[in-house]
Amino acid sequence: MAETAEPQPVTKPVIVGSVAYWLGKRADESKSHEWTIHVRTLDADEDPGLWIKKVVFHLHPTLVPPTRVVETPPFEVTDQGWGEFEVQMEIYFHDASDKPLPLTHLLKLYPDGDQAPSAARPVVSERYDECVFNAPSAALRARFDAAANPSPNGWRTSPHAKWYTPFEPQEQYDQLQQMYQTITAELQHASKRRLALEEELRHQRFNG
Ligand code: SLL
Repeated sequence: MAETAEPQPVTKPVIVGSVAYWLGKRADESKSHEWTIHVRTLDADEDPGLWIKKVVFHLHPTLVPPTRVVETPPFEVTDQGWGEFEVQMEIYFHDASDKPLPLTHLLKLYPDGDQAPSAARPVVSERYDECVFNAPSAALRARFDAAANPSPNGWRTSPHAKWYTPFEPQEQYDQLQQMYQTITAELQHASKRRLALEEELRHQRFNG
């Protein structure tokens, strides 16, 4: 029975982003920043290498070489430069039947607005994405199961970890829910107020 059942889809969160450190006094014209572009898991202790086979990063042609293939975790590229550009990536999975997933990320070096560059605090830009496997093979499912075990190959010990964005889906969901409730209450309040004003207006017209 279990063998004939359709495999259930599996969704794996991935975080794509960059951490860029201004070199301050060490900066020169062509190398003002040291940056790292990464593809990481949500879970700090998960070994992404169990289900990600490799990540190919396509950088700006001014970086040599512009294509970097990373076959073991951490799936990241560190280099130095002066400019921001769009990075194209492909994530390859440990199941040849899953097509590589294309992703893009805008490497961000400069803080928003008129904030001064800071050597103490890097510019972090990350976003949450998901890899959806509609019918994962038994081998890939076994890899996902193994990835649930805490591993030293997770990003917990990364030197950039303290700058990572704390994506907490449940918490974000709760916040949105809270906001929605506040807005609904406001709308109800405004609507009641409008009815009361209309009523008052009618009265005035009637009496005047
Ligand atoms: C820009 N469109 O004008 C972008 C190009 C290129 C960034 C950015 C290479 C560093 C080096 C580098 O930073 N390229 O030459 O070693 O902003």
